Amino acid sequence: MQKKFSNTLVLLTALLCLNFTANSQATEGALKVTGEVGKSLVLSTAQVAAMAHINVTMNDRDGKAHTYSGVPIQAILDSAGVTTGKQLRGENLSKYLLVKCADGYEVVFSLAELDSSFTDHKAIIADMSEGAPLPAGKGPFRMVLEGEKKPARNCFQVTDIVIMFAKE
Ligand SMILES: Nc1nc2c(c(=O)[nH]1)N[C@H]1C(S)=C(S)[C@@H](COP(=O)(O)O)O[C@H]1N2
Ligand SMILES: [Mo]
Repeated sequence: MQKKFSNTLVLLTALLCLNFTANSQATEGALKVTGEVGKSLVLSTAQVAAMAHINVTMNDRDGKAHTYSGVPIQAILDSAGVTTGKQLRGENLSKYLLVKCADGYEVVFSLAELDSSFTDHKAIIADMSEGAPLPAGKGPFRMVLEGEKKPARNCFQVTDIVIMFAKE
């Protein structure tokens, strides 16, 4: 009876460990898109890498230019069914996105300021810089905006994009 009990304990512990490993692997390096979306997305680094990329050059805090390669944020929002392009009118203009990072840094953007129907400034979720994946402390994903005068909104280690409604 006791043997059976301890066997069960061992089995349960093993299952818990397995589950923990599976969960942490599933979220490792993932980009979540949630909130006011058609469908929530969890994109792996491989899925982002497989999407069409463009380049954006930005200056770091020392004024040195760096070229980043990544997916236009609008393409990511489109695949999550967020209101973009022609749908960005009326009450949808009061939608914004909160970009959350692994270190707790958070930046807000209005949907319209990132949309190609409103601006020529490119906005990407970068996964590469100068031909290589972003270094661990800055990756796997970095929000990179063209034409910013300082890099404070180019948040690194992005984990979540949450779409919200500011309309009262
Ligand atoms: N996640 C996260 N992103 C961040 C920051 C931060 O503290 N955390 N700092 C911002 C600020 S204030 C600056 S100046 C730039 C610095 O980026 P760099 O080290 O690549 O020049 O990152 C921006 N992105
Ligand atoms: Mo900064």
